[in-house]
Amino acid sequence: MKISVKKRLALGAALLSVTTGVASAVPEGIADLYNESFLVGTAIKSRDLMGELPSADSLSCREFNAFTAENAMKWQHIQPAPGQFDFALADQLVAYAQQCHARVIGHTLVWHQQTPDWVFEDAQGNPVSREILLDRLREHIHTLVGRYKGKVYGWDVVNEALNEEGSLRDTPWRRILGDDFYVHAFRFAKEADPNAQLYYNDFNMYKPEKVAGAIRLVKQLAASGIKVDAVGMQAHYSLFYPALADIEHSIKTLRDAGVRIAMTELDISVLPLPDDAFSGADITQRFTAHPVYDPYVNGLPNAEQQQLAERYQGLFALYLKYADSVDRVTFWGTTDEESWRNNWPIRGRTDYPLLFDRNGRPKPAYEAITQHIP
Ligand code: 9MR
Repeated sequence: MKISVKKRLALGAALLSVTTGVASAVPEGIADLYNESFLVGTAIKSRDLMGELPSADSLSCREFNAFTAENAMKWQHIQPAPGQFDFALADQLVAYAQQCHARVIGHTLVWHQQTPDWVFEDAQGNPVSREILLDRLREHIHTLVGRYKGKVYGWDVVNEALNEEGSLRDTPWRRILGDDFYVHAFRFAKEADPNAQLYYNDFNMYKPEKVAGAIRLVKQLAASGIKVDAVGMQAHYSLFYPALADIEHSIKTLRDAGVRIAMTELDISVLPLPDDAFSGADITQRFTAHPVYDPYVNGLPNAEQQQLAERYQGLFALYLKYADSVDRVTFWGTTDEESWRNNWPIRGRTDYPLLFDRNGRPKPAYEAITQHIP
């Protein structure tokens, strides 16, 4: 029997309220509550994959049913030097996910960041030929995707290939391989694991121009016989941007183009920035630190805590409204302490972007999307 998400949420809330003294009424995690609608995932930090894995009782294990390695599967970690593959942390991620019955989302095969220079260069430091780079890309993807064939549910094959106005970004991948570099990446991934889902993933996808660019990529891939299973809308947001209406517009545009959607890398910064027009997740963009941009070092006041909860509630109401097109919602981390937002776009701040506080306790934002969905 299918239970609607509202009923499940009501059930979850009821279970939470009757748990005291009732051994069998185990509260469900957020992913269980949204089970009928979409997967709810988190990013796992490399430090959690070193040594002994967290138990099945860990917070991430209890709450989420899809795991993405925040960094461990990026090129610089998997193949830091030519032909030297290091799967230690990636293997751990897969083991951890299996223990938690969570899907593994592979992140990421082709990105202009976190890819060592050697990939694009010969021994003298000159750019390699198209043939050599294609061979390196094929070998990397076949080795990585092949190793986890049947174990990784879906891959972010290409990450952040678009400029803000939707054209292709100028990267070594594109300069050396040509404008169809991404087609090769998807083709190699499909060859290596024909059953894995394949995704295109980018930030600022609430901008119509960027969504149009992503749809162009999806259509170009379709013309080459490759299906993109979902476009990942990275959701690195803040209390101040973007407008829900803009996100909704992008969701509808993708849906109307027949494209399925994953909300990826969700976090909501509560901190002010020097530039009101700033958004996104370009790791090369930085501002200088100043106490005025770090106002909550001693804790988040109730008003902002409430604002954050309302923002999350608005987003989840939107995700539920389009649940027919949304396959997954992945948070970029579990607790505020581990979030990259503490260090970007200004280093060393105290941000509060996720569902659990620095002690792993659920925040009002968590309550808002597990108990009070409109
Ligand atoms: O959260 C990640 C951070 O720990 C890394 O230092 C950074 C560079 O590899 O990448 C961060 O994750 C990025 C993701 O892989 C792609 N989209 C933007 C994310 C935030 O920069």
